[in-house]
Amino acid sequence: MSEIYIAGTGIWYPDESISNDEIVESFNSYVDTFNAANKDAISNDQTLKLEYSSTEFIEKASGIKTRYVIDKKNILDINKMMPSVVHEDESKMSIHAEVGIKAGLKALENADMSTSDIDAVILGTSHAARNYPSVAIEIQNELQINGYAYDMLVGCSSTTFAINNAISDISSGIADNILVINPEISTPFVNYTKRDIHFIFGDGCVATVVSKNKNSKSFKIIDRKLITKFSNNIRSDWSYLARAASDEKSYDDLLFYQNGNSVFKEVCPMVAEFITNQLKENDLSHKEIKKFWLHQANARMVNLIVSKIIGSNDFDTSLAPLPIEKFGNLASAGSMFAFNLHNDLDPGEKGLICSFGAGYSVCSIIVEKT
Ligand code: CO8
Repeated sequence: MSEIYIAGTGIWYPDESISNDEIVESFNSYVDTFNAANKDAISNDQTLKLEYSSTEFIEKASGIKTRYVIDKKNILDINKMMPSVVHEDESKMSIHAEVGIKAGLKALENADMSTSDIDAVILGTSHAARNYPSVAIEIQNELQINGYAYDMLVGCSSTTFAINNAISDISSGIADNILVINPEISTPFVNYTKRDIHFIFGDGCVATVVSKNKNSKSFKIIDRKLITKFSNNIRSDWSYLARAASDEKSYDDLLFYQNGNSVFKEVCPMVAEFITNQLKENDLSHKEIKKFWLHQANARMVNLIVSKIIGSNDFDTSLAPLPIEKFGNLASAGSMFAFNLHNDLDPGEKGLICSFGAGYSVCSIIVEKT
Protein backbone atom coordinates (compact mmCIF):
# COMPACT_ATOMS: atom_id res chain seq x y z
CA MET A 1 0.00 0.00 0.00
CA SER A 2 1.32 3.47 -0.86
CA GLU A 3 1.65 5.84 2.08
CA ILE A 4 -1.70 7.26 3.20
CA TYR A 5 -2.35 9.61 6.08
CA ILE A 6 -4.96 10.94 8.43
CA ALA A 7 -4.26 14.58 7.62
CA GLY A 8 -6.74 16.25 9.96
CA THR A 9 -9.90 15.81 12.01
CA GLY A 10 -12.71 18.02 13.29
CA ILE A 11 -15.58 17.51 15.71
CA TRP A 12 -18.96 19.11 16.30
CA TYR A 13 -21.27 18.64 19.27
CA PRO A 14 -24.39 20.53 20.44
CA ASP A 15 -24.23 23.41 22.95
CA GLU A 16 -26.47 21.86 25.59
CA SER A 17 -25.50 19.05 27.91
CA ILE A 18 -27.51 16.90 30.31
CA SER A 19 -25.98 15.71 33.58
CA ASN A 20 -26.73 12.30 35.08
CA ASP A 21 -28.71 13.93 37.91
CA GLU A 22 -30.88 15.75 35.36
CA ILE A 23 -31.56 12.67 33.24
CA VAL A 24 -32.28 10.54 36.31
CA GLU A 25 -34.64 13.15 37.78
CA SER A 26 -36.62 13.21 34.52
CA PHE A 27 -36.65 9.40 34.23
CA ASN A 28 -37.72 8.92 37.85
CA SER A 29 -40.58 11.45 37.46
CA TYR A 30 -41.72 9.46 34.42
CA VAL A 31 -41.58 6.27 36.55
CA ASP A 32 -43.73 7.88 39.27
CA THR A 33 -46.27 9.09 36.70
CA PHE A 34 -46.36 5.72 34.91
CA ASN A 35 -46.69 3.68 38.10
CA ALA A 36 -49.46 5.95 39.42
CA ALA A 37 -51.36 5.81 36.11
CA ASN A 38 -51.05 1.99 35.96
CA LYS A 39 -51.57 1.35 39.67
CA ASP A 40 -54.37 -1.21 39.24
CA ALA A 41 -52.74 -3.10 36.38
CA ILE A 42 -49.51 -3.26 38.39
CA SER A 43 -51.27 -4.62 41.47
CA ASN A 44 -53.03 -7.26 39.25
CA ASP A 45 -49.65 -8.26 37.74
CA GLN A 46 -50.84 -7.18 34.29
CA THR A 47 -48.17 -4.48 34.00
CA LEU A 48 -44.64 -4.43 35.36
CA LYS A 49 -43.93 -1.72 37.91
CA LEU A 50 -41.10 0.50 36.66
CA GLU A 51 -37.97 0.89 38.81
CA TYR A 52 -36.00 4.08 39.45
CA SER A 53 -32.76 4.83 37.65
CA SER A 54 -29.78 6.25 39.54
CA THR A 55 -26.71 8.41 38.93
CA GLU A 56 -24.59 5.94 40.91
CA PHE A 57 -25.57 3.04 38.62
CA ILE A 58 -24.96 5.05 35.45
CA GLU A 59 -21.48 6.16 36.49
CA LYS A 60 -20.50 2.73 37.77
CA ALA A 61 -21.92 0.76 34.82
CA SER A 62 -20.88 3.07 31.99
CA GLY A 63 -18.54 5.87 33.16
CA ILE A 64 -20.88 8.43 31.56
CA LYS A 65 -21.24 11.74 33.46
CA THR A 66 -22.84 14.03 30.85
CA ARG A 67 -24.01 13.90 27.25
CA TYR A 68 -24.46 16.70 24.67
CA VAL A 69 -27.82 16.71 22.91
CA ILE A 70 -29.69 18.60 20.19
CA ASP A 71 -32.77 19.29 22.35
CA LYS A 72 -32.35 19.12 26.11
CA LYS A 73 -35.74 20.58 27.00
CA ASN A 74 -37.86 18.03 25.14
CA ILE A 75 -35.68 15.06 26.09
CA LEU A 76 -36.15 15.91 29.79
CA ASP A 77 -39.87 16.73 29.45
CA ILE A 78 -41.62 13.58 30.73
CA ASN A 79 -44.54 14.18 28.40
CA LYS A 80 -42.21 14.04 25.37
CA MET A 81 -38.95 12.24 26.28
CA MET A 82 -37.45 12.77 22.83
CA PRO A 83 -35.92 15.69 20.96
CA SER A 84 -38.21 17.70 18.73
CA VAL A 85 -37.10 17.47 15.10
CA VAL A 86 -38.77 17.92 11.72
CA HIS A 87 -38.94 15.67 8.65
CA GLU A 88 -36.22 15.98 6.08
CA ASP A 89 -37.48 17.86 3.02
CA GLU A 90 -36.16 19.70 0.01
CA SER A 91 -36.73 23.18 1.46
CA LYS A 92 -33.84 22.84 3.92
CA MET A 93 -30.51 21.23 4.55
CA SER A 94 -30.42 17.76 6.12
CA ILE A 95 -29.66 17.71 9.86
CA HIS A 96 -26.75 15.36 9.04
CA ALA A 97 -25.44 17.71 6.35
CA GLU A 98 -25.65 20.71 8.68
CA VAL A 99 -23.52 19.17 11.44
CA GLY A 100 -21.36 17.31 8.91
CA ILE A 101 -20.35 20.56 7.24
CA LYS A 102 -19.42 22.08 10.63
CA ALA A 103 -17.16 19.14 11.53
CA GLY A 104 -15.91 18.82 7.93
CA LEU A 105 -14.74 22.45 7.72
CA LYS A 106 -12.86 22.05 11.01
CA ALA A 107 -11.18 18.88 9.69
CA LEU A 108 -10.14 20.72 6.51
CA GLU A 109 -8.73 23.59 8.57
CA ASN A 110 -6.87 21.11 10.78
CA ALA A 111 -5.42 19.47 7.63
CA ASP A 112 -4.47 22.87 6.13
CA MET A 113 -6.66 22.09 3.11
CA SER A 114 -9.57 23.70 1.36
CA THR A 115 -12.64 22.16 -0.24
CA SER A 116 -10.98 22.39 -3.67
CA ASP A 117 -8.35 19.86 -2.52
CA ILE A 118 -11.01 17.19 -1.84
CA ASP A 119 -11.89 14.53 -4.44
CA ALA A 120 -14.66 12.67 -2.60
CA VAL A 121 -16.95 12.73 0.43
CA ILE A 122 -17.84 9.51 2.26
CA LEU A 123 -20.49 9.79 4.96
CA GLY A 124 -20.81 6.91 7.43
CA THR A 125 -23.43 6.84 10.17
CA SER A 126 -25.53 4.44 12.24
CA HIS A 127 -28.81 5.99 11.08
CA ALA A 128 -29.54 7.51 7.68
CA ALA A 129 -31.33 10.85 7.95
CA ARG A 130 -33.28 9.84 4.83
CA ASN A 131 -33.02 7.21 2.10
CA TYR A 132 -31.95 9.44 -0.79
CA PRO A 133 -30.53 11.61 -2.19
CA SER A 134 -27.33 10.74 -0.36
CA VAL A 135 -26.46 13.29 2.35
CA ALA A 136 -22.80 13.02 1.29
CA ILE A 137 -23.80 14.37 -2.14
CA GLU A 138 -25.68 17.22 -0.46
CA ILE A 139 -22.53 18.09 1.53
CA GLN A 140 -20.42 17.76 -1.63
CA ASN A 141 -22.77 20.22 -3.35
CA GLU A 142 -22.82 22.70 -0.43
CA LEU A 143 -19.02 22.68 -0.21
CA GLN A 144 -18.58 22.69 -4.02
CA ILE A 145 -16.40 19.60 -3.94
CA ASN A 146 -15.68 17.85 -7.25
CA GLY A 147 -15.65 14.08 -7.71
CA TYR A 148 -18.03 11.69 -5.98
CA ALA A 149 -19.83 11.19 -2.68
CA TYR A 150 -21.88 8.48 -1.01
CA ASP A 151 -23.42 7.36 2.30
CA MET A 152 -22.79 4.09 4.10
CA LEU A 153 -24.18 2.37 7.22
CA VAL A 154 -22.20 -0.02 9.42
CA GLY A 155 -23.68 0.71 12.87
CA CYS A 156 -21.02 1.51 15.45
CA SER A 157 -18.23 0.95 12.94
CA SER A 158 -19.53 3.39 10.33
CA THR A 159 -16.70 5.86 10.99
CA THR A 160 -13.76 3.46 10.81
CA PHE A 161 -15.25 1.51 7.89
CA ALA A 162 -15.70 4.82 6.03
CA ILE A 163 -12.06 5.73 6.75
CA ASN A 164 -11.14 2.27 5.49
CA ASN A 165 -13.03 2.90 2.24
CA ALA A 166 -11.23 6.23 1.86
CA ILE A 167 -7.87 4.48 2.30
CA SER A 168 -8.84 1.88 -0.34
CA ASP A 169 -9.97 4.54 -2.82
CA ILE A 170 -6.77 6.57 -2.39
CA SER A 171 -4.68 3.43 -2.57
CA SER A 172 -6.37 2.42 -5.84
CA GLY A 173 -5.61 5.84 -7.34
CA ILE A 174 -9.16 7.15 -7.84
CA ALA A 175 -8.75 9.98 -5.30
CA ASP A 176 -5.95 11.84 -3.51
CA ASN A 177 -7.86 13.46 -0.63
CA ILE A 178 -11.14 12.26 0.84
CA LEU A 179 -13.34 13.95 3.43
CA VAL A 180 -14.94 11.33 5.69
CA ILE A 181 -17.93 12.65 7.67
CA ASN A 182 -19.68 10.83 10.50
CA PRO A 183 -22.78 12.49 11.96
CA GLU A 184 -24.30 10.56 14.85
CA ILE A 185 -27.53 12.28 15.84
CA SER A 186 -28.69 9.39 18.02
CA THR A 187 -31.06 10.99 20.53
CA PRO A 188 -34.19 10.91 18.27
CA PHE A 189 -33.75 7.14 18.30
CA VAL A 190 -33.35 6.66 22.05
CA ASN A 191 -36.27 5.35 24.07
CA TYR A 192 -35.88 7.59 27.14
CA THR A 193 -38.53 5.56 29.00
CA LYS A 194 -36.21 2.51 29.15
CA ARG A 195 -34.10 2.36 32.29
CA ASP A 196 -31.21 0.40 30.77
CA ILE A 197 -30.91 2.74 27.75
CA HIS A 198 -32.02 6.25 28.76
CA PHE A 199 -28.59 7.46 29.92
CA ILE A 200 -26.31 6.14 27.17
CA PHE A 201 -26.32 8.29 24.02
CA GLY A 202 -25.30 11.80 23.05
CA ASP A 203 -25.25 13.63 19.71
CA GLY A 204 -22.09 14.59 17.81
CA CYS A 205 -20.24 14.48 14.52
CA VAL A 206 -16.62 13.83 13.56
CA ALA A 207 -14.89 14.43 10.23
CA THR A 208 -11.54 13.11 9.00
CA VAL A 209 -9.41 14.09 6.02
CA VAL A 210 -7.67 11.03 4.57
CA SER A 211 -4.88 11.98 2.19
CA LYS A 212 -2.01 10.65 0.15
CA ASN A 213 0.02 13.70 1.16
CA LYS A 214 1.50 14.31 4.59
CA ASN A 215 1.56 17.51 6.60
CA SER A 216 3.11 18.45 9.96
CA LYS A 217 0.14 16.96 11.89
CA SER A 218 -0.35 13.79 9.84
CA PHE A 219 -0.65 10.24 11.10
CA LYS A 220 0.52 7.57 8.66
CA ILE A 221 -1.76 4.55 8.27
CA ILE A 222 0.32 1.49 9.20
CA ASP A 223 -2.36 -1.19 9.04
CA ARG A 224 -6.12 -1.71 9.03
CA LYS A 225 -8.04 -4.85 9.90
CA LEU A 226 -11.78 -5.47 9.79
CA ILE A 227 -14.10 -8.22 10.92
CA THR A 228 -17.85 -8.68 11.15
CA LYS A 229 -19.82 -11.38 12.95
CA PHE A 230 -23.62 -11.45 12.93
CA SER A 231 -25.38 -10.75 16.23
CA ASN A 232 -28.91 -9.72 17.21
CA ASN A 233 -27.68 -8.22 20.47
CA ILE A 234 -27.75 -4.64 19.13
CA ARG A 235 -30.66 -4.09 16.76
CA SER A 236 -32.91 -1.54 15.15
CA ASP A 237 -35.72 -2.75 12.89
CA TRP A 238 -36.73 0.71 11.74
CA SER A 239 -37.00 0.68 7.95
CA TYR A 240 -38.93 1.71 4.86
CA LEU A 241 -40.84 -1.59 5.25
CA ALA A 242 -42.66 -0.13 8.30
CA ARG A 243 -45.30 1.56 6.11
CA ALA A 244 -46.37 -1.68 4.42
CA ALA A 245 -45.66 -4.18 7.21
CA SER A 246 -48.74 -6.26 8.01
CA ASP A 247 -47.60 -7.41 11.46
CA GLU A 248 -48.41 -5.11 14.38
CA LYS A 249 -45.40 -3.26 15.78
CA SER A 250 -45.27 0.12 17.46
CA TYR A 251 -42.66 2.81 16.76
CA ASP A 252 -41.07 1.88 20.08
CA ASP A 253 -40.65 -1.76 18.97
CA LEU A 254 -38.56 -0.56 16.04
CA LEU A 255 -36.16 1.67 17.98
CA PHE A 256 -32.60 0.84 19.11
CA TYR A 257 -32.43 -1.96 21.64
CA GLN A 258 -29.61 -4.06 23.00
CA ASN A 259 -28.69 -6.88 25.32
CA GLY A 260 -26.02 -4.67 26.86
CA ASN A 261 -24.69 -7.33 29.18
CA SER A 262 -24.25 -9.90 26.36
CA VAL A 263 -22.60 -7.26 24.20
CA PHE A 264 -20.18 -6.54 27.00
CA LYS A 265 -19.35 -10.21 27.56
CA GLU A 266 -19.00 -11.15 23.88
CA VAL A 267 -17.39 -8.06 22.39
CA CYS A 268 -14.63 -7.39 24.97
CA PRO A 269 -12.75 -10.70 24.45
CA MET A 270 -13.41 -10.61 20.70
CA VAL A 271 -11.90 -7.13 20.31
CA ALA A 272 -8.97 -7.78 22.66
CA GLU A 273 -8.03 -10.91 20.68
CA PHE A 274 -8.52 -9.12 17.36
CA ILE A 275 -6.20 -6.25 18.33
CA THR A 276 -3.64 -8.60 19.90
CA ASN A 277 -3.50 -10.57 16.62
CA GLN A 278 -3.21 -7.40 14.58
CA LEU A 279 -0.27 -6.22 16.68
CA LYS A 280 1.41 -9.64 16.25
CA GLU A 281 0.84 -9.59 12.48
CA ASN A 282 2.57 -6.19 12.40
CA ASP A 283 5.46 -7.31 14.64
CA LEU A 284 4.44 -4.73 17.21
CA SER A 285 4.45 -5.04 20.98
CA HIS A 286 1.55 -3.45 22.86
CA LYS A 287 4.24 -1.28 24.49
CA GLU A 288 4.74 0.47 21.16
CA ILE A 289 1.11 1.64 21.16
CA LYS A 290 1.07 4.97 22.98
CA LYS A 291 -2.69 5.57 22.69
CA PHE A 292 -5.71 3.34 22.23
CA TRP A 293 -8.53 5.42 20.72
CA LEU A 294 -11.36 2.95 21.24
CA HIS A 295 -15.10 2.94 20.58
CA GLN A 296 -16.83 4.83 23.38
CA ALA A 297 -19.77 2.60 24.38
CA ASN A 298 -18.75 2.02 27.95
CA ALA A 299 -15.70 3.09 29.99
CA ARG A 300 -15.47 -0.34 31.64
CA MET A 301 -15.34 -1.98 28.19
CA VAL A 302 -12.49 0.30 27.09
CA ASN A 303 -10.52 -0.41 30.26
CA LEU A 304 -11.17 -4.17 30.11
CA ILE A 305 -10.10 -4.44 26.46
CA VAL A 306 -6.90 -2.47 27.06
CA SER A 307 -6.08 -4.51 30.17
CA LYS A 308 -6.50 -7.76 28.20
CA ILE A 309 -4.19 -6.46 25.44
CA ILE A 310 -1.43 -5.23 27.75
CA GLY A 311 -1.87 -8.00 30.34
CA SER A 312 -2.42 -5.65 33.27
CA ASN A 313 -5.10 -3.38 34.62
CA ASP A 314 -2.48 -1.08 36.06
CA PHE A 315 -2.20 1.61 33.39
CA ASP A 316 -2.46 5.37 33.17
CA THR A 317 -5.92 6.47 32.03
CA SER A 318 -4.27 8.63 29.34
CA LEU A 319 -3.35 5.41 27.48
CA ALA A 320 -7.02 4.94 26.54
CA PRO A 321 -8.86 8.29 26.58
CA LEU A 322 -12.50 8.31 27.69
CA PRO A 323 -14.44 11.16 26.07
CA ILE A 324 -17.51 9.02 26.89
CA GLU A 325 -17.41 10.64 30.35
CA LYS A 326 -18.34 14.00 28.83
CA PHE A 327 -20.13 13.05 25.59
CA GLY A 328 -21.82 9.71 26.33
CA ASN A 329 -21.87 7.04 23.63
CA LEU A 330 -21.49 8.80 20.26
CA ALA A 331 -22.17 5.60 18.29
CA SER A 332 -19.61 5.27 15.48
CA ALA A 333 -18.07 8.72 16.08
CA GLY A 334 -16.65 7.81 19.51
CA SER A 335 -13.23 6.43 18.57
CA MET A 336 -12.40 9.37 16.27
CA PHE A 337 -13.70 11.83 18.91
CA ALA A 338 -11.12 10.25 21.23
CA PHE A 339 -8.47 10.63 18.51
CA ASN A 340 -9.40 14.26 17.81
CA LEU A 341 -9.22 15.25 21.48
CA HIS A 342 -6.12 13.26 22.50
CA ASN A 343 -3.61 12.87 19.67
CA ASP A 344 -0.56 14.55 21.17
CA LEU A 345 1.92 11.88 20.05
CA ASP A 346 5.57 12.57 19.19
CA PRO A 347 6.88 11.81 15.69
CA GLY A 348 7.41 8.05 15.28
CA GLU A 349 5.00 7.12 18.08
CA LYS A 350 2.13 4.79 17.23
CA GLY A 351 -1.50 4.61 18.26
CA LEU A 352 -4.50 2.43 17.49
CA ILE A 353 -8.04 3.46 16.54
CA CYS A 354 -10.69 0.74 16.97
CA SER A 355 -14.47 0.71 16.68
CA PHE A 356 -16.72 -2.16 17.78
CA GLY A 357 -20.43 -2.67 18.12
CA ALA A 358 -23.61 -3.34 16.19
CA GLY A 359 -23.23 -6.02 13.55
CA TYR A 360 -21.04 -7.07 15.30
CA SER A 361 -18.52 -4.98 13.37
CA VAL A 362 -14.92 -4.21 14.31
CA CYS A 363 -12.31 -2.11 12.49
CA SER A 364 -8.86 -1.44 13.89
CA ILE A 365 -6.41 1.02 12.34
CA ILE A 366 -2.79 1.39 13.49
CA VAL A 367 -1.32 4.84 12.86
CA GLU A 368 2.07 6.51 13.36
CA LYS A 369 2.69 10.21 13.98
CA THR A 370 4.87 11.59 11.19
N1 CO8 B 1 -30.38 2.43 37.14
C1 CO8 B 1 -30.25 1.55 38.15
N2 CO8 B 1 -30.13 0.23 37.95
C2 CO8 B 1 -30.17 -0.21 36.67
C3 CO8 B 1 -30.31 0.64 35.57
C4 CO8 B 1 -30.41 2.04 35.84
N3 CO8 B 1 -30.53 2.94 34.86
N4 CO8 B 1 -30.30 -0.09 34.44
C5 CO8 B 1 -30.14 -1.37 34.82
N5 CO8 B 1 -30.08 -1.45 36.16
C6 CO8 B 1 -29.93 -2.64 36.99
C7 CO8 B 1 -30.47 -3.89 36.32
O1 CO8 B 1 -31.84 -4.02 36.60
C8 CO8 B 1 -29.66 -4.97 36.96
O2 CO8 B 1 -30.21 -5.31 38.20
P1 CO8 B 1 -30.21 -6.85 38.69
O3 CO8 B 1 -28.77 -7.23 38.81
O4 CO8 B 1 -30.93 -6.77 40.00
O5 CO8 B 1 -30.92 -7.62 37.61
C9 CO8 B 1 -28.31 -4.32 37.23
O6 CO8 B 1 -28.54 -2.92 37.19
C10 CO8 B 1 -27.27 -4.67 36.22
O7 CO8 B 1 -27.82 -4.51 34.90
P2 CO8 B 1 -27.00 -4.86 33.62
O8 CO8 B 1 -26.36 -6.19 33.81
O9 CO8 B 1 -27.85 -4.63 32.39
O10 CO8 B 1 -25.94 -3.68 33.70
P3 CO8 B 1 -24.48 -3.61 33.15
O11 CO8 B 1 -23.59 -3.50 34.32
O12 CO8 B 1 -24.21 -4.64 32.12
O13 CO8 B 1 -24.52 -2.19 32.39
C11 CO8 B 1 -24.77 -1.32 30.18
C12 CO8 B 1 -25.47 -1.93 31.37
C13 CO8 B 1 -24.25 0.05 30.58
C14 CO8 B 1 -25.75 -1.18 29.03
C15 CO8 B 1 -23.61 -2.21 29.79
O14 CO8 B 1 -24.04 -3.55 29.65
C16 CO8 B 1 -22.96 -1.81 28.48
O15 CO8 B 1 -22.58 -0.70 28.26
N6 CO8 B 1 -22.78 -2.76 27.61
C17 CO8 B 1 -22.15 -2.51 26.33
C18 CO8 B 1 -23.17 -2.09 25.41
C19 CO8 B 1 -22.58 -1.73 24.10
O16 CO8 B 1 -21.40 -1.70 23.81
N7 CO8 B 1 -23.47 -1.44 23.27
C20 CO8 B 1 -23.11 -1.02 22.01
C21 CO8 B 1 -23.72 0.27 21.97
S1 CO8 B 1 -24.41 0.45 20.47
C22 CO8 B 1 -23.45 1.55 19.70
O17 CO8 B 1 -22.42 1.89 20.19
C23 CO8 B 1 -23.99 2.21 18.47
C24 CO8 B 1 -25.35 1.71 18.10
C25 CO8 B 1 -26.02 2.65 17.19
C26 CO8 B 1 -26.48 3.90 17.90
C27 CO8 B 1 -27.82 3.78 18.48
C28 CO8 B 1 -28.37 5.15 18.84
C29 CO8 B 1 -29.72 5.13 19.45
